[in-house]
Amino acid sequence: MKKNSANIAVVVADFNDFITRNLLAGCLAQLKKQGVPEKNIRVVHVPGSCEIPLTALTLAKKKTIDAVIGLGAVIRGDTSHFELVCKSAAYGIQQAALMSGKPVIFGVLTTDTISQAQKRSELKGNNKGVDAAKAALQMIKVLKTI
Ligand code: INI
Repeated sequence: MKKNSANIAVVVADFNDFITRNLLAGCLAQLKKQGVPEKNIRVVHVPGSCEIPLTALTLAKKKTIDAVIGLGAVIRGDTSHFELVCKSAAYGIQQAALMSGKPVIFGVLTTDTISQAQKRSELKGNNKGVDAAKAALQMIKVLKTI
């Protein structure tokens, strides 16, 4: 595999960590698969998905970071809190990208059930963390070529 010199920050929410640790594992495995050395990857843990945007923006503003990946898992409860957490993570991550001018990837699962979240965070199979890693590396390339 060709070496990839991209510098990537991964912001991972600890809330629902039985899901987010698998997203992180998938993400790191994919970055490695695409040639990003370990020394080029910075992993930062935050309490929940609501804390991803500010942390992602702070990292994205650094000269040494080419892209940020936000990983989280929001699982619907009985209240509208679910919608609030989803919207704050989604809009916040988009804002972090627009305000920094760098790719900030939305790798946050928003599901009705734990089972749906598990099906999107399999260690060997479907894993949104893998997709997020691919998106980050593709976006770095895209922005370089336009
Ligand atoms: N954070 C998540 O990442 N997922 C959730 O499902 C969730 N729920 O359901 O509440 C959640 N809440 C915590 C939130 O992200 C913040 O950490 C907290 O509100 C402190 O700011």
